[in-house]
Amino acid sequence: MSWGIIGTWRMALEGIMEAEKLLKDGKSSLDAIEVAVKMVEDCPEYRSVGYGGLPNRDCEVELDAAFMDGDTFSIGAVGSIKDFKNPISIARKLMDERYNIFLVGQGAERYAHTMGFQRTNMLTDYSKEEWKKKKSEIKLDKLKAYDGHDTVGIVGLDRNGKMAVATSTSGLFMKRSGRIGDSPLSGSGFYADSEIGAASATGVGEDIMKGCISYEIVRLMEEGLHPQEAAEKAVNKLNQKLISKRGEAKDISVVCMNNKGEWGVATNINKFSFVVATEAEEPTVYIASFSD
Ligand code: SD4
Repeated sequence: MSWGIIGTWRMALEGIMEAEKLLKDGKSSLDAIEVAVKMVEDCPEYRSVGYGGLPNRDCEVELDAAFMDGDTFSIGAVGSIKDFKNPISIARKLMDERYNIFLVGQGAERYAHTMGFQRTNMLTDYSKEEWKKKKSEIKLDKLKAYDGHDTVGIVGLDRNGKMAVATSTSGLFMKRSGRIGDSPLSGSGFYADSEIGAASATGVGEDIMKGCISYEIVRLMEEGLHPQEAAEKAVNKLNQKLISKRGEAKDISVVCMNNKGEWGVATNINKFSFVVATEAEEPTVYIASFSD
């Protein structure tokens, strides 16, 4: 059977190169996407995920992450978790639970500690400096831009036809403490069903969650749309709906793949980079732009 993997933003490249080896080798999509996300979380140069992520208003790095197994329909997610090294692995561990699968804040931290995950200060000197600069530049009550936020979202298909999706992010720069975006929300930031396909979103969570866009894409693929058509249709519909109801739509970008390894991508911004590797294609970085 064919395999494939697709991830949001250029930052997914190194992780996808590692994940590709596992998928080629017949390993599970769960292991492959966890490796891919962990590589982004561990790299302080990728400043919107994991170690060195973007701080909130109080200069704390609060992280969101989620994992979904499209075969068993297991989900695990954490929100606003501080001081743990790999939120994606904590989210994956939560997939073992029947109840309490989405934990936030101190509850998530207590769970991670109990399960033996490593505590680490996720704030780097660099991100502290960036926070200080931003704070002096802006009045927090006028904060509009939320520059530089990005989520790594990875969709994987293995040789056994099993699909999975994972997301990890520090969310919006200067967000309020306790703010959670779309990334750990099932159906919004991610969704996977091995019988159909899987999708993941990145952009401004407050807008993405209004369209449950990852579920919508999988639903459209189930109706028979090619992943590319499904991605474009879902992004354009949500973009237009937000403009008509609220007068504006913020950044929304998506990646998806069906269980044949065909992939799709869509965005309402000018430059959305993403990374793909399949049986037929070495890991490649592409740029998509808005087309309505
Ligand atoms: C969030 N969707 O927390 C994330 C951030 C992101 O591109 O993906 N930005 O809202």
